Amino acid sequence: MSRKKFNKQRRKLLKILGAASVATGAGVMMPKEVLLARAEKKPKGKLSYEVKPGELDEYYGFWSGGHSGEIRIIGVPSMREIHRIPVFNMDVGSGWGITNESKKLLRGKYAGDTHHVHGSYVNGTYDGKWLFVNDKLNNRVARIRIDYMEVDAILDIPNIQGAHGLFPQRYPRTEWLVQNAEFQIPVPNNESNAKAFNEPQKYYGMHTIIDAERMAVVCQIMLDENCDLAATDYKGKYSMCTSYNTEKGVTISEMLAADHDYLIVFNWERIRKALRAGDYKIVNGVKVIDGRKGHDKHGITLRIPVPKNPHGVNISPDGRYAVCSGKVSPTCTVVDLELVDKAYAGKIKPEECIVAQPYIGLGPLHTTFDGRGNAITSVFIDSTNVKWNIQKAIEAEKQGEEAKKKNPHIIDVLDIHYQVGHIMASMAETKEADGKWLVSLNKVSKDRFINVGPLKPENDQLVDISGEKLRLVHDGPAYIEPHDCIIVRRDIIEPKVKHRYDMFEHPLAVTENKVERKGNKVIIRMTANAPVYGLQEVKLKKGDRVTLILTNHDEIIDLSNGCAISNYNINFVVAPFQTKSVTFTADKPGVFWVYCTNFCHALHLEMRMRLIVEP
Ligand code: K7E
Ligand code: CA
Repeated sequence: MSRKKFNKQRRKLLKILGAASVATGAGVMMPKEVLLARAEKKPKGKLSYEVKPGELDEYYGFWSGGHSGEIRIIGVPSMREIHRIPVFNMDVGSGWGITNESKKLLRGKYAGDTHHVHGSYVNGTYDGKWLFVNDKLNNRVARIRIDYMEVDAILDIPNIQGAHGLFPQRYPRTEWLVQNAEFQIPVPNNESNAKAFNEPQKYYGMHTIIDAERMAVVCQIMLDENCDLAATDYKGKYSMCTSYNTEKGVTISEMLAADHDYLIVFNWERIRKALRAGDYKIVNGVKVIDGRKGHDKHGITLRIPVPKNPHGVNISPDGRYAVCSGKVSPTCTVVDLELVDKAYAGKIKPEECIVAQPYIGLGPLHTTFDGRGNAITSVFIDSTNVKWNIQKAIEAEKQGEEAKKKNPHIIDVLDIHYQVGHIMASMAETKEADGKWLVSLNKVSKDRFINVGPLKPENDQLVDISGEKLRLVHDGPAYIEPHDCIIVRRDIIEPKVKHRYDMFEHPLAVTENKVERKGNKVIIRMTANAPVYGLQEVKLKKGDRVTLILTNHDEIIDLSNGCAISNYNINFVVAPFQTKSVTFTADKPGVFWVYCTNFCHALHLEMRMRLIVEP
């Protein structure tokens, strides 16, 4: 698409969002400074993004796969897709959703919508133990063990819909996670509460606290407002959420009615106090604390007014500031967390926690950091990444409107292609933000790749942020639909990742090949050791309920075996020392070859055995 056409579309979008007439009064015109910053684009950052054959990436990128329901591992800076972790989806290659082990975790739900992937923390940086990811579709949170890069727990969260912002505790370690509910709903949302269905005033949002170790709900804070994006501070004191529907609207115009919405902060000490005092109701088996204005007995919540319909909230790596991206407002709001302490102590008003509200561009969504005092914000409507200095924004705010108009905080504006959602710099959600790479997760690629049909890929662009200017270095196509990512230094992750399973962690690990029968229940215990299965044939009777347990005994790195049962719709792989099981009914008489699907040996094709199902 031409730039002209693109601009036309942009204007259309503006109209829909009504962004030209937002609370702060900034117009559609770009300030001169911004345009100037665009004109002189001499790259100073000079990082090499080339990863030559045989070389390894410096970072693990963990990408949420959006409505593909999965997580992807992307090498940064090469932007090569290295691996996928199936989570809330079915993955017929690995057998996720087919094996008994995965079915037990998925409990019949094979569709998902992953939004936010985050790692577990110790002292404000990643410890390489777990990843967490949410499912907006079915309101779940999954935990991934980094040593196996595999899901080990999935938690269903009651009383919420639109599970959106997710963030782990950063300090002193991840004991709690917070999970926001973007959609307000009746609580409970079932026939016992049917009279609330048609009364949106009786719909509520929730900020759910999860125990990361037990993967269980600790409690929920119920609000009138909705809870969109989430963050935790670097002191273990607060979590927070942005709320764009403080109006309790059910239509888009209702949700845009108020001039201001909120950044809502939650005080963890006071949450613990409410729990100790027993000030909660049990709803659907979990403790629900009333955090509504006027009902918040323990003063858990602090509502900081921000311009209407904000989106992301991100904490600067020094732990001092929360940056709330405006979405409908062309600004970011900078909140000083030290002032939040004072506001909770009743010494200042919530709005006095705001230390700056700099102009950024049209449609700021998410903010990331370079660890050198600068923020980089994704700007959706303008299709830019805007680099700005936090202290300069605060100084200008102090000096007043005249100083602000000059936008002294803006350092560079980079055009991206196109319509960026999330943005993330290397290690930026930790105190070790290193300001080297940034990924701009653009929703729209238009003309950037060869045409593959009406459903275009997205465009994950790699930006060198090591210099003063932002330098675009790589376009990376991505399938549906990367939402967010984190970029983690290799030395944190790589030593934790195992090459083979601990065989006896699986209680059913097979060491002896045998078939056991009890009535029509048959258990086949079998080993795989390329290029042979431990059994050559198994005789079954039509109607048998069969469980096949397979353990891979090959300890050689990379020697995974497949197991496919012809015409029985079963297919999975076992990695070195891994055990998986499947259960099925032998309902079709005949001879059925079981074969290895995962190329394992020169005699891979001969790696097969027979199931003989007698009529
Ligand atoms: Cu901005 Cu789900 Cu993180 Cu997407 S949300 S953009
Ligand atoms: Ca609103």
